[in-house]
Amino acid sequence: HSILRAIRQAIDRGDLRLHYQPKYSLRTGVLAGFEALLRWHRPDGFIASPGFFGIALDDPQLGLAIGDMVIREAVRQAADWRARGIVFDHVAINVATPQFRRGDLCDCLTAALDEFGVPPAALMVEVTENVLLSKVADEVQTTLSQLADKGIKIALDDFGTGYASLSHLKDFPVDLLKIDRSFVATLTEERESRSIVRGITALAHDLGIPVIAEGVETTAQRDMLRHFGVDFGQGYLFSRAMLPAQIESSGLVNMLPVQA
Ligand code: G
Ligand code: G
Ligand code: MN
Ligand code: NA
Repeated sequence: HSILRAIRQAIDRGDLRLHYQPKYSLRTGVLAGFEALLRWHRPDGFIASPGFFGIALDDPQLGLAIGDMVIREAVRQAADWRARGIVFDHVAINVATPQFRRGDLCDCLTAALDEFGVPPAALMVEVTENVLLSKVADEVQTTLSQLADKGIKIALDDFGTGYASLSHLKDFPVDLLKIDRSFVATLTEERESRSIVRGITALAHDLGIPVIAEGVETTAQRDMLRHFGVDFGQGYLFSRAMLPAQIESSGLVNMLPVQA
C-alpha cells in the first residue's frame, strides 16, 4: 500500500511529528495539560492528520513503530517543558489497540519515563471505548491496571460514542473522562445533548472522576459546560494543536521562574 510506504519513509525522515493541544480548567482558566496529536508533515508542505493515514496506525508493525515513537517523543517533550519551568499536570498520548497486543506497553512507558526523568503522574494515556472492547480486551485490562499501579494517568476518550458502557467506569481505573465532541457541537441546539452532558458529568463526579469536554469552539459552549460543572475544556476556542515552539511563544502556558 502506497500510504504505508510513504509513512515508513516519513518515520525515517522525522516527518511524523507531535503537535500539542492545551487543556484548560473551565473554573480557573489555568492550563491543565496537553494532548499530543500526531501529524504528518508531508514533503509537499501539507500537514496531514491521522484521518489521512489511520491505516498506518492500525497496521501491526507500523502502528507499533509509530506508537513507540509517540511515547518517546511525548515523554521527552514533557521533560523539556518541566526543565524549563512550564507548569502542567500532564502530557497525554493516544494509544491504539495494536499497542496492547505486544503486552509491553507499561514497560515501554516506564522506560521512557525513567530515561527522561519524568514522574509517572505527568503522563496520561488516552484510550477509547473501542480499545476496551477490542479482541485484546484482557490485555487491555491487565495493562491499564499496571499503568494505574505505576501512577500513570488514564483517560477514557470519545466517551458517549461507540458502545458506551457505564461499567467501564467501574471496571477500569479512569482518571479523566473525555466527553466526545459530538455532544459539545450540538450543545446549544439540542436539549438532548445538554441532558447527556449533564448526566455524564454528574455520574462521573459521583464516581470521583473529573470530566473534560472536547471540541469547545464557542464561548456559548464554554459557558454552558462550565455551568454544567464540567471541569476542563479543550478545543479551537482555546487553541488548536501546535508545535512546542508555537505553544511556548503563544502565551498559552504558565511559566514558573526557572531556577538559577
Ligand atoms: O488530531 P486529529 O483530529 O486529526 O486526530 C484524529 C484521530 O487520530 C483522533 O481520534 C486521535 O485520537 C487520533 N490520534 C492522534 N494522534 C494519535 C497518536 O499519536 N496515536 C494514535 N494511536 N492516535 C492518534
Ligand atoms: O479522538 P481524539 O479526541 O483523540 O481526537 C482529537 C481530535 O479532535 C483531533 O483530531 C483534534 O485535531 C480535534 N479537535 C481538537 N479541538 C477541536 C475542536 O475544537 N473542534 C473540532 N471539530 N475538532 C477538534
Ligand atoms: Mn484523544
Ligand atoms: Na476524543
